[in-house]
Amino acid sequence: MKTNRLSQTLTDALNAQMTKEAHASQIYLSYGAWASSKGFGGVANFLFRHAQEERNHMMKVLEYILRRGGEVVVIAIPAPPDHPATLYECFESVFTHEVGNTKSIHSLVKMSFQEEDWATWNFLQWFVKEQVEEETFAMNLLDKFRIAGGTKVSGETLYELDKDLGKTNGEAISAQKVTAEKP
Ligand code: OFO
Repeated sequence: MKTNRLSQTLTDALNAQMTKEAHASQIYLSYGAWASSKGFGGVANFLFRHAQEERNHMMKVLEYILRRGGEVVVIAIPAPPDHPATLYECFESVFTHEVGNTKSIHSLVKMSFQEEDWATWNFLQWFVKEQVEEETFAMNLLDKFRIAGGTKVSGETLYELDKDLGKTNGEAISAQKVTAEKP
């Protein structure tokens, strides 16, 4: 008896999304290491925490595929892009990446809608909301930079920004503890 509740199309797309989340995690890990090596400990703290969040997202998708009786296919994660040249470029790249991931989530939502797979559609709403939060956060960071002079931002402002981001929680919570309220 067939117990798989996911179509092959959605299984493939969800597996691809799982890899995308893992890729995002590698990007933030790499950017975090770069920021740390440049002396931006606060930014590094934020990016490392974000790397763990992306890993948690990956686990959320993986667990969902399994829960629906689908087959999880783990493949190689593409390498992260080159290091950014500046902190401004780093956050521009973070924003661009988040927008790309949002598009990917939206196309999954569309697919689940077309298939009338309401369980998957419902599962994906958490990600829709999460992407809004992540895009807003990245947008706000870029706005701060722009107000402070864009690429010509002063050392003092960079210092303040680094301190601000350093205050975000550096404790990564395990995937099992991830909830819709606490990603
Ligand atoms: Fe997984 O939320 Fe960002 O990319």
